[in-house]
Amino acid sequence: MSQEQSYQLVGANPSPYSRKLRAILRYRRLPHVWKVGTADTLPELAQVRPKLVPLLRLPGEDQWRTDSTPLAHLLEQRHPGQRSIVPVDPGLAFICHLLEDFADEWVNKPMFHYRWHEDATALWAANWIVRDTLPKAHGQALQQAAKFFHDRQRSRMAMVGCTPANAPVIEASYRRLLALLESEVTAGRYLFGSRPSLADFALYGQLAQLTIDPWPQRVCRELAPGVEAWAITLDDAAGIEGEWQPERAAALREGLLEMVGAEYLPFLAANARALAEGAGEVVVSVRGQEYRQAPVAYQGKCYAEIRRRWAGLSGEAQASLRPLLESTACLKWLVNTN
Ligand SMILES: N[C@@H](CCC(=O)N[C@@H](CS)C(=O)NCC(=O)O)C(=O)O
Repeated sequence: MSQEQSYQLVGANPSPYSRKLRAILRYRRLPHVWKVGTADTLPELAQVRPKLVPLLRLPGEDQWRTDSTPLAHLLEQRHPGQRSIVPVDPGLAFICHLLEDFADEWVNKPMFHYRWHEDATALWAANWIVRDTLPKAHGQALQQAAKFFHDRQRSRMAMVGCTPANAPVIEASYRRLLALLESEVTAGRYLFGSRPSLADFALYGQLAQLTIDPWPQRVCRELAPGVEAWAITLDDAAGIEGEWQPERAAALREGLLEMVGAEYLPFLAANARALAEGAGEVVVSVRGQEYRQAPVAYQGKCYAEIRRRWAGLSGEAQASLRPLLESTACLKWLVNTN
C-alpha cells in the first residue's frame, strides 16, 4: 500500500487532458505531485493499461486510474464543497457536463488538426512531446523518438476526422470558438461566473495546446489575443476566489451551446447511428458542409451519458432549460430516439 499523502498525477504538458486534470487539482488546492515520464523512467507504470495519460493515484492507494471526466467527479465526491467545479443547480450542472464533453471531444479536433496537419508545427510538436515525456533521451535517440511519434500521430489523423476534406469544418469551428471566447472571457468571466467550472477546465486543456503549438497560436494571437491570456490564467487558478453567477456569462454559454447544437450533437448522433448499424463511416452535415470520419466507440458512450443525464433531470429542471436548449438547437438531439 502506498504511503503517499498526496495525489500522484502522471501526465504530459503537451496532453490536453493531463493539463485539464492538473489545473483542477491546483484550483481545488488538493496536494499533488506532478510526474512526467513513461514506464522507462517511472517503473511503477510498467503494468498499467490502457497506456493513456493522465493517470491519477489517490493518497494511500496503489491503483492508477484514467479518464479525466470520471476522475474530476471522483474528486467532487471525495472533497465535497471544497472549491467544487460543478455548479450546484442541477440544470446548470447538466450544461456544465455538456460543455465539458464538447470541449473534450469536439474542440480536440482543432487541437489535433492544427498540431499535426502542417509540417512545421508537426515537427515542433513531436519534438516538444518527446522532450517532455522522455526526460532521459537525448541526441539521436531523441530525434528517432520524435520521428516515430510524428509519423504515428500523422498516421492517426484520419481516425479522428482530421483529414484535408474535413479541414474547413474544423478550422471554422476553431475560429468561431475563438471569436466567441474573445468577446466574453476577456471580461474576466468563466462559463458560470467568476469561478471556473469543469467545462472551463476542459476548454482550458485544449486551449493550453492550441495557444502553444505554433500554427494555432498564430491564429489565436491574430483573432483572439485575450484567449491566450485566459488559458494562461487557468493553468494555475489556485488563487482565484469567485462565485457562481450564472447570469454573468449567459451569452457565452448560449454561444457555445449554439456550437454544440450545430456541430457536436449532430456528429454524436450520426456516430451513434453508425455504431448501431455497424457502418464503416460517420457522414454528417455540419453547418451545410459534409464531415466524415470512422465511428468512435468512446464518443458513443459520451452521447449515451449526455442523454442519460438529461433524462435524469427533474421535470422542473428540464422545463427551465428547454427554451435555451431549443433556441440553440440542442434539445432535439437529447430527446429524440435515433
Ligand atoms: N478521455 C481521456 C483521454 C485521454 C487521452 O486520450 N490521452 C492521450 C494524451 S492527450 C494519450 O494518452 N494517448 C496515448 C498515446 O497517444 O499513446 C481523458 O479524458 O483522460
